[in-house]
Amino acid sequence: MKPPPDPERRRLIIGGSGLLAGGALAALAHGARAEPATLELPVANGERIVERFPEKRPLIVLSTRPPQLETPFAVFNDGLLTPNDAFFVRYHNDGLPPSIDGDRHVIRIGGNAAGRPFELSMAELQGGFEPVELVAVNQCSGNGRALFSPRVTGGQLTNGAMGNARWLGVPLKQVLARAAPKATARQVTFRGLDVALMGGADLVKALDIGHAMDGEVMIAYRMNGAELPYLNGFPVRLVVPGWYGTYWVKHLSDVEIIDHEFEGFWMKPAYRIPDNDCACVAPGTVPAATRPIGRFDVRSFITSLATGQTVTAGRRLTVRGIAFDGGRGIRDVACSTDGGRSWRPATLGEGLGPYSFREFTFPFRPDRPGVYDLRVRAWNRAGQTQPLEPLWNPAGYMRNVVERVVVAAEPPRLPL
Ligand SMILES: Nc1nc2c(c(=O)[nH]1)N[C@H]1C(S)=C(S)[C@@H](COP(=O)(O)O)O[C@H]1N2
Ligand SMILES: [Mo]
Repeated sequence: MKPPPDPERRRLIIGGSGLLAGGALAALAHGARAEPATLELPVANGERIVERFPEKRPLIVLSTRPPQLETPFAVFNDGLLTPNDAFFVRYHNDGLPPSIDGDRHVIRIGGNAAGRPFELSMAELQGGFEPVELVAVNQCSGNGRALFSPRVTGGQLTNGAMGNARWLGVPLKQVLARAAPKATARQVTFRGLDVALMGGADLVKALDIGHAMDGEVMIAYRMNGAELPYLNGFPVRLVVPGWYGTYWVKHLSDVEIIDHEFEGFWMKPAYRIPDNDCACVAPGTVPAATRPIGRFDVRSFITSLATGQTVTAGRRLTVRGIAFDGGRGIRDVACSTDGGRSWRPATLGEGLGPYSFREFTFPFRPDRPGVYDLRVRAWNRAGQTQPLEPLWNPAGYMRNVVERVVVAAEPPRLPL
């Protein structure tokens, strides 16, 4: 069984009584309702509640039923790996199982193009295959959606719907091979234990058979050296390196090898991008044709400074940040401290493989008091980079504009 640290709280939150936020319920249980902690994000209507959910530190709440939690951005400056208790949470539907027994859980592998359907227990998964380990970023398609202009509907995320973890699991390829895919196999679909209680469609996602068999897509059962937190997919989830989080199906329970293209709601019409080179359209318009969302584009962020912070004029500091892409690997990061008028190279730090966040640093010495507009821009090994002006699409996916951090340099305080 997955017993998060405080079973009492967990029963209240995930159990039949509904998904209310932990602190609020705890307060109700004691007959008092404490004011929830809030935080102001740098967007219009940016006030958010900050709450603790099971196995999580206080995170930014987008919704409680189902839980959708954003990572406070400062966490990304603490290290290259995102701690499990700070990792963002995204669900589409509210029918989360009240508890999950990790020892009894099985993954059913079948479909009309599976020659030998079978059921895989967690003991067999962990004992019957050669495990692999991979550091990879999981990022929601809508990461940064609240920063779109004009605004778009959907979860109003700033840039905390991403995280980098070390995943341990089994290559999906090996599991699928045991089911003897037929020559007619075209796609593989994935479903988890959560269901749509209030109408709508259960989350089912599909990958082309070639992608599913590429040896990198993984069924993961450990995250940063520990069991997956319930809210990140206990006991097993799909890891699709370099691809948007929508494919990383949590609580994986059903895998089907099929002989056709799957067109369930979460593949069509949901999670589609304009079918052109920029995956963009003129703001406020709709695309003529769409395709399913796929790989991450290139992104980079300053993590050691935030807009509104003050620094000391005349004092040199080292600015730190992270960059990543869909798996080609980061080749260069450039930085500007004058709003993009001039650029110079940043220094790349250690990487944890092509799917990981890559650290970079650069020195910054604000000569005079005043306002400094800092920007960073990354390139991957394929030469892809970030646009200087934001691209737009109606669903608010794939934001990757060169972000800015604006700080004020103040005169040094004179010793008294
Ligand atoms: N079972 C299940 N898996 C899911 C989803 C879901 O709603 N149910 N949402 C997907 C989406 S859109 C994202 S962005 C990632 C988020 O992973 P996380 O919640 O572990 O951060 O999970 C994916 N896997
Ligand atoms: Mo997502």
